[in-house]
Amino acid sequence: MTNNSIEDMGRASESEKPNWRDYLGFSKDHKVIGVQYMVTTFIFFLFGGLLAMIIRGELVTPESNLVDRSLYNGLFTLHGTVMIFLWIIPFMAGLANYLVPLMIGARDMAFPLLNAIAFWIIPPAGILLLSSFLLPGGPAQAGWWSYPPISLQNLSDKLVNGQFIWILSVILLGISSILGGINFITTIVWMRAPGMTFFRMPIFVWTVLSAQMLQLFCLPSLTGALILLFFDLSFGTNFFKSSQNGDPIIYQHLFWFYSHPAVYVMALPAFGIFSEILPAFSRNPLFGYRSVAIASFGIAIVSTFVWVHHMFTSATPDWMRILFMASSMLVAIPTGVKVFAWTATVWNGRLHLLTPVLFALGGVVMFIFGGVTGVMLSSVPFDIHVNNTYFVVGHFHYVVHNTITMAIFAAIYFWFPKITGKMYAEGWGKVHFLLTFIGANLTFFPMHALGLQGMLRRVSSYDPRYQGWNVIVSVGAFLLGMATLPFIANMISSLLQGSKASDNPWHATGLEWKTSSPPPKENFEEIPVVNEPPYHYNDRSEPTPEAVIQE
Ligand code: HEM
Ligand SMILES: [Cu+2]
Repeated sequence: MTNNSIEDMGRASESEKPNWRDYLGFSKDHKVIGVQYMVTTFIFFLFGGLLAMIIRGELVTPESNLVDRSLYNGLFTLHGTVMIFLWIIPFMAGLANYLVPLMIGARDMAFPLLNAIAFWIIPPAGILLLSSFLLPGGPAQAGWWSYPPISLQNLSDKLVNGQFIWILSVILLGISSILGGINFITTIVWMRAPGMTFFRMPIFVWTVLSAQMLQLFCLPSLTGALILLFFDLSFGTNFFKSSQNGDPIIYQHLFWFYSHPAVYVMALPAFGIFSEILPAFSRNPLFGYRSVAIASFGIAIVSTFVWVHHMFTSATPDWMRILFMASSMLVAIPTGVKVFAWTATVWNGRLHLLTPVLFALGGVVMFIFGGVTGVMLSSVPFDIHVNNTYFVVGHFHYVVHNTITMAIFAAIYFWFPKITGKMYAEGWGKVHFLLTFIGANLTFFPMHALGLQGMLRRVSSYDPRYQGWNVIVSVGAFLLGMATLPFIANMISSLLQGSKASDNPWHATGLEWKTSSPPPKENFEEIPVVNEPPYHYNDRSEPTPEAVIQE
């Protein structure tokens, strides 16, 4: 034990810090795995964005002329699937992987081997999914919902067809998520540093715990549905075939029992990100910390009994519609608590408008809008009116892109110095934010107008009277695509030649800032002891975050 005393294990020598090769190999360090997740899923995000741009290229003109209709179906199906199952959900798992052990003062996740396995399922599953573009009948065309009977049309009459590949990849990604869920919950419950009581945990950790409990509880329902769908598709069973006394509506129940909560598996960590960044850049404790923590759990619980709001037009009986309309509207309460807490935090503080907080504030503002249209949609009569129109597409993109993807960017900028030990270029960060904010609103706001006028979703041709708004939407989408270029350039050049970041460039509270940047192999020199609540930003004499940038 000469070289291996606890102290030496903490502050790693240079040779012990991961070098770039470790990121390409099988590592059991949660930090390496976290980065692997985030980089891999970002590459899938670029693919998903590329598909979206082809879709928007097609929709510039009313006629269907850029791609044929079946390819168009494949494009929106894979775009949606990639964005949900290969971008936001696994990105959040990667971010949580990196941060949770640091935030709770642990040396690693509870099951490091399981952690690595959960990650390594993702690249092959993703490549498998995208490779279905090369199959004879093309990729799946039934949308990311894959409702039967459309999903039961075998387009090539081969056993290996686009829908088969889709089911297989999504089941694999689900297995990865379940393994991750077990690991996160165990880690958070059992591996907190001394003194880190539940009510001293950062909100990000609370949101990860709530989100991962949802994953474990609800994912089996989707996996079950997909296995039955696969049997119907390939082996002639009749679970969902109404012509054979099967019930396609049961598929919808099983699907949405997971896929509604999945929205919160994505959104809760985004709320966690806002709750970390806004206090740090307002130099103010998070307003109503306990309520925000409890609201995370509240959101998770409410979201498990609202799934039927996706089925208001699926021959759902009236009593059920009313019940689920009411339960859906309930979620406005805990989310309202959060929005109120963020507003009050910023209101009372001195705000420093750097890139992470720009993305966070932008995300919160757009979430308010997405939340309002969400409550509108949960109202049965309104939903019947706009069902299957672009209003719905506009609404959910305000949530998944304008809120959650923006939160992801906020997180990347905020923790970039910690993860890489380098500072990013603030000017380019602001350019990225501005282009994203403008592009995102140009793209998704007019979709609401299109939907109210009656333009259907999932169509490659439309009535010429809708063209005006569609051109604006497409211009916005291309702008949004371009907005990622300054981001990528900034990340790469800052990584290679950015100025060195200190251990705590933002003067933030939170254990992750108490160790070096990047953290050593086992995270901490000594396991910290926690004796205060999080977000104790009261000392106004501390240097401000801006001081760091100007140095
Ligand atoms: C980056 C900019 C994005 C653009 C320009 C974009 C655009 C589009 C368009 C035009 C559609 C087709 C709508 C339809 O015909 O129903 C669509 C569908 C969809 N998008 Fe996006 N999107 C973007 C980002 C995202 C993100 C970040 C997510 C994250 C979850 C996402 C999830 C979906 C889903 C789930 C669908 C539905 C696919 C289906 O109907 O099966 N999108 N998107
Ligand atoms: Cu829902």
